[in-house]
Amino acid sequence: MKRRNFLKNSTAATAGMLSAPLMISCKTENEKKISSSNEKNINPIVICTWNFFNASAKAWKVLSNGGDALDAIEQGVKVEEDDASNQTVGTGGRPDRDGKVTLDACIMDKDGNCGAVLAMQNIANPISVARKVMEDTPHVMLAGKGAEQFAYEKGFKKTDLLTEQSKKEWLEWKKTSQYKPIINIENHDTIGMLAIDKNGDIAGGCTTSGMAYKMAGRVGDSPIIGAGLFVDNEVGGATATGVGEEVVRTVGSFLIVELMRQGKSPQEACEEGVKRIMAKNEGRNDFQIGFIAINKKGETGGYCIQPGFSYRTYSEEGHINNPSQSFL
Ligand code: SD4
Repeated sequence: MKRRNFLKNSTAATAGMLSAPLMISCKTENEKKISSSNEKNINPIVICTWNFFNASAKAWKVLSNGGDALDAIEQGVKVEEDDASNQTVGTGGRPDRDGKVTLDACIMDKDGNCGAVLAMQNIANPISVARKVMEDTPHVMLAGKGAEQFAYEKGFKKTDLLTEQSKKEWLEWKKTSQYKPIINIENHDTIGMLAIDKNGDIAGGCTTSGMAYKMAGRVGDSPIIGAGLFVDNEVGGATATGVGEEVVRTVGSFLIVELMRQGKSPQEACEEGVKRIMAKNEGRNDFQIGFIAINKKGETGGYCIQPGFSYRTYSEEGHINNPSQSFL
């Protein structure tokens, strides 16, 4: 029996036998948290990694007009995919070591449906292709040429994603060809976004051009469900930015959602997520990872390894850039 049904059934059965106060006192702490989060007291909210003002504003516009969380996510992160001056996402993203811009993205809805594209070239909006994979195919992930071909079939146009600026920097990089990920690059990076809509439903998305000057074919955490993003509509969602290899090793976003299911707050869960990574990397302090999370009640949290990470929240309480606490 599903947990939700179990709770519903056990509550109904108990209600017939006991008075309300007694019934509440019979619940475990965890059950209290889950059932109170199911009560209809919903405040839409969107949160995203880094200080992505325009993307979070766009997503909030969708939510505040009564739109659903999935549309808010797609339209929100697209703002960054379309911003050619942002060299970490979509058009204008930094290329791999061979000079090719390859994009990764994934999206997940309230029913646990998900779609992803990996190492896709020449298509400007990987988040929208990921959504099409989710909605129009029997698959979850399409990679490389297959993803690109699918996008053309769905009407996406071929686009040159390598801007003059990114090309110039890549040519400069080639002089030394040293792969050395930069911490807090330009103070923004991959955009991961989570939203709760007026129905209390949660969706999430994550989109990136990946690590600059990566090997051809390299894929990080961002399009991997459970690593760069995870949503469970009964509990909450989490998403990540930073060195994807380390997030994959701990299945970071899934871990954080499971920790929230066990009763941790989003903040506590993000902190534990980072600690797990650091436990596997003793003595290393040369890389960044940031997690953000939201629970069903709309509580949020964020935590990172290095100082400098922040995340945006947008709700009726305002549009806020929240500096994240860090492990180091
Ligand atoms: C990746 N997590 O490809 C992404 C990129 C990123 O800092 O966030 N870089 O590993």
